[in-house]
Amino acid sequence: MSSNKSKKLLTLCLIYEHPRILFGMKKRGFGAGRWNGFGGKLNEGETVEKGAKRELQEEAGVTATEMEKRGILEFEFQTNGDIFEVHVFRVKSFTGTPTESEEMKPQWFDVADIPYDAMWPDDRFWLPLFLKDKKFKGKFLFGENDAIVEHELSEIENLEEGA
Ligand code: 6OG
Repeated sequence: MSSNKSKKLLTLCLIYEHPRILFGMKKRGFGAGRWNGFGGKLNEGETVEKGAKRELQEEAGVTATEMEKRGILEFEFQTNGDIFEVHVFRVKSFTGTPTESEEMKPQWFDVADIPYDAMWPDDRFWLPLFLKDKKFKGKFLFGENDAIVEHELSEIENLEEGA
């Protein structure tokens, strides 16, 4: 995978209260038409945790009261110049009621019923680790039609080390 592309940091929050998990249907922009967690870019000077919490609030209308970083995923597209480094959080508790926003339509799913066919294809690889409460790191290279051309994924003990 090439390295002279610019790297953009993004957040992704998943509210998981076994056996249910909250996804949002992305209504516009990048990833529209797919179920995903909630997240986005950081504001200037914002920490990753603060940005993750803010995006969850803006997109789902809820406030995370307990969250933990679970994974770091790198996404590269053969057809486009950016690399995304996505920091994935598990939200264990929150206040408020999930509410539709301009960007996302939230819906609870049973973990036995995850809508993988309408999600980013990388989710099939790392979401099972997330649901087992593992920490993980991965890299995915996407080609035509967002198909995965290459990938690496591993469980990891300490996410912050060399992150
Ligand atoms: P905005 O453009 O809405 O942020 N994201 C991905 N999530 C998954 N599961 N797979 C991918 O594979 C992704 N690429 C980006 C990060 C985009 C949101 O979508 C996530 C952000 O939460 C390519 O600001």
